[in-house]
Amino acid sequence: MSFELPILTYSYDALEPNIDARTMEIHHSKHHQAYTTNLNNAIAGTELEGQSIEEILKVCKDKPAVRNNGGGFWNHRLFWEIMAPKGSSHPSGDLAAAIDAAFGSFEGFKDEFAKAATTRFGSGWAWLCVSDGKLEICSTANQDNPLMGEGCSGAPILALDVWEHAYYLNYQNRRPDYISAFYNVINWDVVAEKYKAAK
Ligand code: MN3
Repeated sequence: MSFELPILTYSYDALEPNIDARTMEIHHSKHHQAYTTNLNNAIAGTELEGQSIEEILKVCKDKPAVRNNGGGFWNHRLFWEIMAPKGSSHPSGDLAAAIDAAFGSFEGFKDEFAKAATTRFGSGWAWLCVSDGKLEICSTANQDNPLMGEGCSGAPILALDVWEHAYYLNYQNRRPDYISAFYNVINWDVVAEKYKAAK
């Protein structure tokens, strides 16, 4: 069974004006599709074929095609999942308490996450992870992620793509504006479920 491009639970224009429809369409139907296809091609006929993507990510470090495309497949799948047309604007319950404990406040979290996303040079991702029950922010280059042992040792529960293909049509060089807009479309209910499962 090969990996398949996940179907979005919302339409390409659902995240406007924060993320425009054209960007979403190209990002999902072209970029994510290419990572998916290339991952399947890279593992075909190898010992990795048939394994879960999480197992594959653990052992892909010295296999560039698997690392780049396996990361691209997994990272984008999480990215689509943690966004929603009307994101709940604030975390609540246990997750809110964990955010306050780790970052002082929700505003403190937003500042630290934005810093990680802004200062990632070139292409990559910013992450909120659960490590030993605690929240941690990190960033990774290219399509790397914490499941590969990059960035931090935690389990990712929130992801932000800071490759230019994720924002350039609408924001050009204004990555900080894209990061601010991302906060309007986070589905905190999904992030809270992932926190619960990972802690
Ligand atoms: Mn991308």
